[in-house]
Amino acid sequence: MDAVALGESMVTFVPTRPGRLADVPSFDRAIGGAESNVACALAALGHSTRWVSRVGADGFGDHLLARIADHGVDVRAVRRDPDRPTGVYFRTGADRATGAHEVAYYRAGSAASALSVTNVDMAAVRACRVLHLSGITAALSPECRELLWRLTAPRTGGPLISFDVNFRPALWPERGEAGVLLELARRADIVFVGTDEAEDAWGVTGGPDAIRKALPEPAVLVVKAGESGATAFAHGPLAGTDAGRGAGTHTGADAGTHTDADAGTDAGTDAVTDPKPPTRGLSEGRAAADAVARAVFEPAPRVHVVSSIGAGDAFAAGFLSATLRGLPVRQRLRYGHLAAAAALTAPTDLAAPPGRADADRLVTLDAPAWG
Ligand code: KDG
Repeated sequence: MDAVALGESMVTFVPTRPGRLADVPSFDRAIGGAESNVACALAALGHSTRWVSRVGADGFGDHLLARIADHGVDVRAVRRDPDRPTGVYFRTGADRATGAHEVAYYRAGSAASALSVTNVDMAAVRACRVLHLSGITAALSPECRELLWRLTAPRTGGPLISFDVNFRPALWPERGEAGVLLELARRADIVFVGTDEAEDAWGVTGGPDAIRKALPEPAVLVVKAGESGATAFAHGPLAGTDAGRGAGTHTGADAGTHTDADAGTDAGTDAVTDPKPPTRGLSEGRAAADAVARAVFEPAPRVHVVSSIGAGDAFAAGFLSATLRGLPVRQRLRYGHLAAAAALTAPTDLAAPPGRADADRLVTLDAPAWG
């Protein structure tokens, strides 16, 4: 497998017309779940992908499994829980003035909130090149938090750990507890965080450089600043090189050996080069100034935003896809932006990102559209 994503997915109800949850008369059914969104988008970008979770032994669980499998994602490691329901959530469209969504979760005690080190198939989780996790899981239960802690434990070899902070205020009534997201991020190899999240969850203000100072450990840190763009900080083998020109120029700078239990079963990924896992502890003792030294900023394309929900997941998928292919950091950011643009212009969480051939053409380093 190229990638595994672990986390809760929910059946999502989206109003059929604008308005507050208190007023809208009817809803359409869709699917949501930050990690499965990443898995679906990676599958659309041509990667072998698995989603690992728990759903109830109910109709909503059937629906989630079927829809996510429809996206080409392997769902065989998802377990059914006869005693707990599948989570659901309702959300409004974006408020015209603020762009905010009203969200109501019905997920406490859900099947996925019982995910734990004792009931997850760890071999299925680890048999991949990139394991994608998110801070949402840490908010679901102490068992879920322990699972993330175990999966991010200091390690040699195994998959690269990708961690999207995904701070959801509604899931952290005790705001101080969100500090665990910083601890988890420090244990990951590739981290995605928004400037707004860093401020809300950790009180870190001052933009990308300040966030990198607070979080110098990950080999790759991507700081997203909404519509203006994203900055990637990278060190070690995952830093690659941005010297190559043109989308077809795979510098191979990221290529290396990697243990992949499924290596023989990957299909359709022949253009993919295998990134070398960063040396753990590479940054220990590294001066904060050094950690911010290598930064690449890439502006986001301007699009008409229909809904921002799912855009962060799409961004992560685009960036990870380009990482799996050994592309330079700037192109990884452009891939992220392209996939996010597709999600931003669609009403539901999931929008098909541009196909690989189109995306390769659009992210070419000398494409005029970028800044
Ligand atoms: O990133 C989109 C997710 O936020 C959405 O699908 C629902 O997973 C979700 C959550 O927990 O908020």
